[in-house]
Amino acid sequence: MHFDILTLFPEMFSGPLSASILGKARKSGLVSVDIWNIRDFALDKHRIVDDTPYGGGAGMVLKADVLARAIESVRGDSDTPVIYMSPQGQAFNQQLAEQLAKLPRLILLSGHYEEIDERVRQHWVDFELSIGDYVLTGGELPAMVVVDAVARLLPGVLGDESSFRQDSFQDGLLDHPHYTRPAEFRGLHVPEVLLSGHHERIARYRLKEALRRTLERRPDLLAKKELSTEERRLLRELAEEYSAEGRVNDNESD
Ligand code: 9D3
Repeated sequence: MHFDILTLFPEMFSGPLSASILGKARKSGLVSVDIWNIRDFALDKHRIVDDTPYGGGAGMVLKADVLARAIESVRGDSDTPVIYMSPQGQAFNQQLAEQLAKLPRLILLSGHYEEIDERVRQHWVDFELSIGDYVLTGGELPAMVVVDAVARLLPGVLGDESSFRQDSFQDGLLDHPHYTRPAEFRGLHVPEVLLSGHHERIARYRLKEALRRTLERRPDLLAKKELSTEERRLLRELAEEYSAEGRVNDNESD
């Protein structure tokens, strides 16, 4: 899959896209990324990319002619979607990442603490994505977040081992706890079941702990999820544990 990123700060992208899994995916040719400097599409001698807003007010606005020239030049005559990374965009999530991973190519446009001329949004941008309700200095980190979340879904990008692992959100539950050697550390013990070698019991324990975490930390995810018979049974066990604890606490407060 190919990503084109349009930005005023190309240097921000080199580290994250070259290290670790993304770096490997690019070296192996599974993922390719071109970073385009928006300033290279400004034609005046000062290479001006922004201007003050009509109607007044603080902040600057990225110029329509520069952005349109950049997008058209990168897109060519392809029908590649242009995504504008924007605080006003649709909230990016795993489902959107999965949709985007089906495409051969994406163009991501990042602004930097400024808006784009509305005419570009209306006529050159296909959709807008936000990565969450907090204010950043620009759309560069969000563009990298999208590349990372989409690229790791492409066949071959993750090693065999990790691709078979269950991911948070992919099955609608948070991950279960993990332990490694030693079995006892400063008097702290690894749960016995994990040392038992009993694969069925281990799987059941992990599912129950995943349900416990999701219930405690992200009840919104549980409410959305379709539950299997086994998951319902484990949730009833958890509810039973909670009400037992409630009885203990009642006794303590007596
Ligand atoms: C509150 C928006 N604007 C009011 C003047 C200014 C503004 C603030 C920050 C415009 C752009 C930005 C930079 N942020 C992004 O470009 C951005 C972003 C974000 O800040 N949070 C979450 N997702 C995204 S995607 C792009």
